[in-house]
Amino acid sequence: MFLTKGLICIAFLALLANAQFSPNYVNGRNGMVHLFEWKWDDIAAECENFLGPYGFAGVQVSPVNENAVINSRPWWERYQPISYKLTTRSGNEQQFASMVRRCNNAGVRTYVDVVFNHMAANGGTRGTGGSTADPGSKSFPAVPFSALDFNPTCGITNYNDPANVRNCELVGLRDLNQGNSWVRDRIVDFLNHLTDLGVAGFRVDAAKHMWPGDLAAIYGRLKNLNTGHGFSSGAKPYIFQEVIDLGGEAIKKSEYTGMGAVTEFRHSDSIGKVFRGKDKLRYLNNWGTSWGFAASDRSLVFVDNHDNQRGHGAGGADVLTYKVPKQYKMASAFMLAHPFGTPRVMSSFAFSNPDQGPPTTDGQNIASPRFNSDKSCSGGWVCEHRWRQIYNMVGFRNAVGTAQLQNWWDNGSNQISFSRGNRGFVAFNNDNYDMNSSLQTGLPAGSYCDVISGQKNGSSCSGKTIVVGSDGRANISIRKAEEDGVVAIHINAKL
Ligand code: AAO
Repeated sequence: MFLTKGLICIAFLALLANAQFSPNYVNGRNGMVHLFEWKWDDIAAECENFLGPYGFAGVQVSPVNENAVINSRPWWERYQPISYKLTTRSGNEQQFASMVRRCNNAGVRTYVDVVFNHMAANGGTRGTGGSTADPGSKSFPAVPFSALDFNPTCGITNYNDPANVRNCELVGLRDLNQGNSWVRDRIVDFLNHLTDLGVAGFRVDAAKHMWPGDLAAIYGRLKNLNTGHGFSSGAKPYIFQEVIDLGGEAIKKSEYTGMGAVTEFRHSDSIGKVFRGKDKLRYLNNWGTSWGFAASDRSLVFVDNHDNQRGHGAGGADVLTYKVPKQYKMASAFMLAHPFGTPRVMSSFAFSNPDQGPPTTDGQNIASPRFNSDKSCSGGWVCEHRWRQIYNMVGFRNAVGTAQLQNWWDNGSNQISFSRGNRGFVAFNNDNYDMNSSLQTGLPAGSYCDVISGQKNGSSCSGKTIVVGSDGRANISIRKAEEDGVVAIHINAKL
């Protein structure tokens, strides 16, 4: 009896273990973008007009469920749930469902930022979908949740005490008890509803603040992905959990990596330090778990995220953002060229005040991005994903596929290069002097267009042309004063 139960349990865990680590991308595509605070109709159009054609595999969207309306409309109001009704400043349920359908048709998968650790804090009495709540008495009638569904009122004060981190309130947000069966049912219903609408997975907000056992019980009840949206039968939602683990605290990401991937904050921290010149580029030759990262298929990697780009969460001074464009593009190119992890590109709105919300038409309604002739955005939107140096590296990642990292070279300092098998080659110069070297590219002989400085157009290249000889070598020059400190060529950019 005991043995059978144990075996069933092991079989179940094995099933769980195999299921939630694949992002469920369409074959041949790779790379996710976070379209932070975009409206659903705009994302649908972006999937069709840009993300699909340029090879992006997925889009992470801002929270979809009703949130508290906060005066002055900061971006962070969306992390204060009022109900699981799908109405926010980004649009309503019908618009969201249509977006997911149109993105899937364009080959782009949707990942929802799901917030179920907590509900709104005091002050969050009115929701974006018209519901009301009284966080003071822990009453959220539109779910409904009452005081019985929450942990006692206490604040998180000690990151070295797991019970304090998981049973108390993160910055005053009413802390749901995921051990309570009513609460679990509401969360499972919410997630399964999104799966029915065709999403491919979830970013689990504040996962560190929930007990791993409760999360396992919730994940174990998730539906398979909707085959009506082109997912293979039996596919499970991809789960990436927000667990900030830079070391030195009681809670470890390893408590979560058995159930899904984690947002690898060490990747963001380390890549920022390296490309800011606080660490040598040559040390990148063992980039991966030797740097303390979780395993590659458990690591959702990024240069910056919506929190740490503005000093929230684990936002240290070393995080690179769009405000430091040369180093930011270099770090992004390295992340996208390197085989480690599941990369996510950040797409921001411009800000000077960290609380500032997205561009609006009238102080309330989110404005749509505007597009310039060079594909970049205006109207307050930064759209890093539309920077040539970034979207062309998504193209690079798709072109090299699973090819191994080979032909590592460095100058002992801050000039490095490597190939991905015989399909792609990149070089970086972060030294304070020019780079001019004959390097092994691993590529077949021919002329290639550098996709960082330009674009291949038929048989011509608007940027640097790189000539690879019959021995696979090419002369690579990156002057210190150049706009970009990278060159990248690949098999689809052969002239
Ligand atoms: C807002 C106001 C608050 C107000 C509250 C309620 O800003 O003043 O009290 O409403 O009225 C977002 C915003 C919050 C906002 C909230 C709700 O960022 O400012 O509060 O919406 O509207 C922790 C969590 C992590 C969380 C992060 C921000 O662990 O889960 O804080 N991120 C997610 C979302 C985020 C969202 C929420 C969660 C809430 O991505 O957008 O908040 O849904 C240590 C810990 C980390 C901890 C940080 C911050 O980090 O390790 O786990 O993150 O502290 O407290 C070094 C260390 C590093 C350390 C860091 C900072 O880097 O190495 O470990 O220093 O000390």
